[in-house]
Amino acid sequence: MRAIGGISAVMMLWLVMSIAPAQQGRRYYVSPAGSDENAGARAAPLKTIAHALALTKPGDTVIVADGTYGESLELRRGGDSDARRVTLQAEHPRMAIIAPKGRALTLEADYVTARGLVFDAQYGNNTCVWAKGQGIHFIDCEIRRAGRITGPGRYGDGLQFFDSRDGLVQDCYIHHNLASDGTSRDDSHGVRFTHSYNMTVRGCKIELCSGDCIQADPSREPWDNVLVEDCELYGGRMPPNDPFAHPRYPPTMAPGENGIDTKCDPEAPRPRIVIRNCLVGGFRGPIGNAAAFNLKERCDALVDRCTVFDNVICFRLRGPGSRGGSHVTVTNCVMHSSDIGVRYENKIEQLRLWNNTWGGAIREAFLSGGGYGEGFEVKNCLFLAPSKPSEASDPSNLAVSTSAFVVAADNDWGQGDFHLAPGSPAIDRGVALEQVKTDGDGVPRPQGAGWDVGAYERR
Ligand SMILES: [Ca+2]
Ligand SMILES: [Ca+2]
Repeated sequence: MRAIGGISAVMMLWLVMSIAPAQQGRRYYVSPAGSDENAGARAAPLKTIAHALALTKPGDTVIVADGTYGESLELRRGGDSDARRVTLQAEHPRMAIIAPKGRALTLEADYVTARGLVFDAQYGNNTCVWAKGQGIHFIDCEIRRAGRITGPGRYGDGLQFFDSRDGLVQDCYIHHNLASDGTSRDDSHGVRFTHSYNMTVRGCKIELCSGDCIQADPSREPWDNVLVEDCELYGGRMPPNDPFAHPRYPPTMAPGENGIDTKCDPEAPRPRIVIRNCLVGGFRGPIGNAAAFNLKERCDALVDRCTVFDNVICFRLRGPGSRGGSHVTVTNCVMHSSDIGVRYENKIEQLRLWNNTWGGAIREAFLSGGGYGEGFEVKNCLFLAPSKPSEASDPSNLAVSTSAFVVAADNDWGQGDFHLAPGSPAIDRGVALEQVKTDGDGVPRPQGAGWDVGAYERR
């Protein structure tokens, strides 16, 4: 690099950037020991988060000390750009708890970041966090106890987005969203997207929700471009000695419907959803056909590099009904320890299953619920089974025994490692599928002489 007057261009850039006013707003401090008569300095904090939020301008940050706050927050003025956000953050991650009985946060503003906070609706018959706006980020937050114990009324979801764009939910723990008044079980989703675009859920764990971990869009409005990656989505079973117990969901009950469920506007362009590198499991009721993935109604879905286990159905993929059918591509996924691998329904069209592994303890690799239609392709798929299912008659698919894998057993319940063993008959036996550019680890395909069969390329 050529130096400029003894200072390199990189150093110049660094100097300029350190002088530039990125997020140079005011900081307001809040503490249970504070007073709203104070100005909000660290040494003289405010008492309520609401008071601090009312003072904020674009670029400002509210820092919340450890403690429990009974406020139902509303924020209707945010930042004016990505660089000048309004930030609401815990002084110590997950040590500031916003816990009214009911809605913890209503956010109708752009460019807001919530970081490190716990939102707890305490089954107060409402959504825990409601958001509407552009560039809203939830990072390292915990969202819990949406739903209700007594009814009737609204019951809500953990985190709802309406009419939003460019949203991010990252490294959050969203759990115990449960609704029932004792007469019926109601949906309470972990994250709901309605009429929202370019939304990302990344690095989150979502579990123990009486609806779906993620649903777009229960209102069947237009939406597009949802990305879910590096997440753990579990139906789960209610644990014993649960500090967040719900009386209608006793220990050992499986509350969850689906990991991801789609509903779509029948008229709008097909909304696209990409799900990659996720663990999705534990969907065993209480509904019939409980499935990790329930992809339906004209969504255009790509599921890549996911491990899907302990479900009634791993993939429930649904074709044209009165609301249209989904188009689904599944690549580099491993299924195991489930009743059914793939249930295809209603003459689903454009269903492509490429380079997936059906591992141990799957009772039925495929189940037809009304057959398949045009564009049904099963290629480079690997089955731990005595023979291939009829849907996988293409010669690029293989049935193998346990010795094909690093660790596998026919009745494996989660202990397996479905990478290929040395000398596995699946090595280099697939057809060239240019669309499948990487394997289940994200390693480029092909390695060696050609595409391996199944989710992983042997290196
Ligand atoms: Ca559902
Ligand atoms: Ca290979």
